[in-house]
Amino acid sequence: MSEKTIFKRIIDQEIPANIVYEDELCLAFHDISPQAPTHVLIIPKQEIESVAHLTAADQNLAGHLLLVAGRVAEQLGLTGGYRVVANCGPDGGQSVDHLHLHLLGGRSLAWPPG
Ligand code: DGP
Repeated sequence: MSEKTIFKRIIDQEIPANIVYEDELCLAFHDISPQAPTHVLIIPKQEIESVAHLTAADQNLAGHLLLVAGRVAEQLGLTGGYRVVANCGPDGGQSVDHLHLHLLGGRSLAWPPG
């Protein structure tokens, strides 16, 4: 059996995280290495490796993650706007193989990203 990802260990409460939102489908917590004044990760509790591994059966879950991103942005007072990003695979810069959305805000964000 493959080793648990760090995010699965957070879901299983084996390691702590600064959780800002939780429901039956997902968890949102502050990134350990913030790239903006607000940097939160939204992850499904279900183990899905990446955007590339989503199937039609995950349609409601995928939409739910986006809705939660917006709700958390509002909860954290990101009134000036924010960015929601999903890194996918090596070229996308994904380092944890458990699907996650980055919610970044609290400063003006440059575009395009590197
Ligand atoms: P990505 O590169 O898109 O796979 O993003 C993974 C993010 O996960 C990265 O921004 C750092 C964050 N991260 C890694 N390990 C931990 C951890 O143990 N706790 C928290 N809160 N964040 C973590």
